[in-house]
Amino acid sequence: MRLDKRHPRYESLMQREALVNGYEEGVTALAGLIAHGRGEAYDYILGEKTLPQARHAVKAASALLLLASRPVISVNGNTAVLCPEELVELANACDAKLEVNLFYRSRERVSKIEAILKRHGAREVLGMEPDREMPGIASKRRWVAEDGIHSSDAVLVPLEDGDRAAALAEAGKKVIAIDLNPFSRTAMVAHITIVDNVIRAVPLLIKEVVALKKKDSMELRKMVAAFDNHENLRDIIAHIREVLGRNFSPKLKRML
Ligand code: PTJ
Repeated sequence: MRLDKRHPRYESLMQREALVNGYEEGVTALAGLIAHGRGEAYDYILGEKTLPQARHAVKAASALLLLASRPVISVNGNTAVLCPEELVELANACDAKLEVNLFYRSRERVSKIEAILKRHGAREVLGMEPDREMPGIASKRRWVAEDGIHSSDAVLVPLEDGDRAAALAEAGKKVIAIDLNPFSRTAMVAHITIVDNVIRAVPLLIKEVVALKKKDSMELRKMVAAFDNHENLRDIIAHIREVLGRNFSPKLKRML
């Protein structure tokens, strides 16, 4: 489909188009389209822009990624089509490994996602031959690479299910989530939750990681320690409540 850049919902339509194509090519899971719809609803309420609270979380997350000795970026079928180039750039910027980890795992999907990431410059992509099983995860996401998620100390998990986010935290890893839904279990159990669209959050992470590289580790540690995830989520939920109250027109209010 050809989309006109002047269309008021151009960006949003482009994301849908990428996901629909991703599904047709066997990269994105069918349920990934539903997950995206849920994300869109939150993004609409958030004004489709990055909130100051998300910027705050991006700073702490970037510091954490730089402090980690074995950081891993987990890639699924949605992020592989929404921001593959940026995920590779982020991995390079913070010296992280890329691992394909899927809820609806099949060798075919893993291999297609690996190919996309390699097309965008990734040298190594883990996940094709996962040799470790993580306890506490009911889905196929329990299969992880020994060299990747299994031995990582920090994992970036964009678009996650709460099950795995909790299991990763339980396994002693620092979990950074990107999730538009501040009420999700993932958002609650992660150490740092960036409530923003991956499309905007990943480029911000790249910028911040590059900027923070100049800081010493003491300063980075202070930034991580000063970040309170639950307080940040509370602020975002308060913002959502305020937006929902503010946006009712008098006519709509009368109808309710
Ligand atoms: O590719 P697979 O097989 O690993 O499957 C991936 C899906 C997305 C199907 C799987 O992880 C899943 O079921 O996820 P959930 O539990 O539906 O959670 C997805 C979360 O991501 C929801 O809370 C959405 O609000 C959020 N979300 C959706 N799109 C975006 C998003 N958050 C940030 N940016 C988005 N673009």
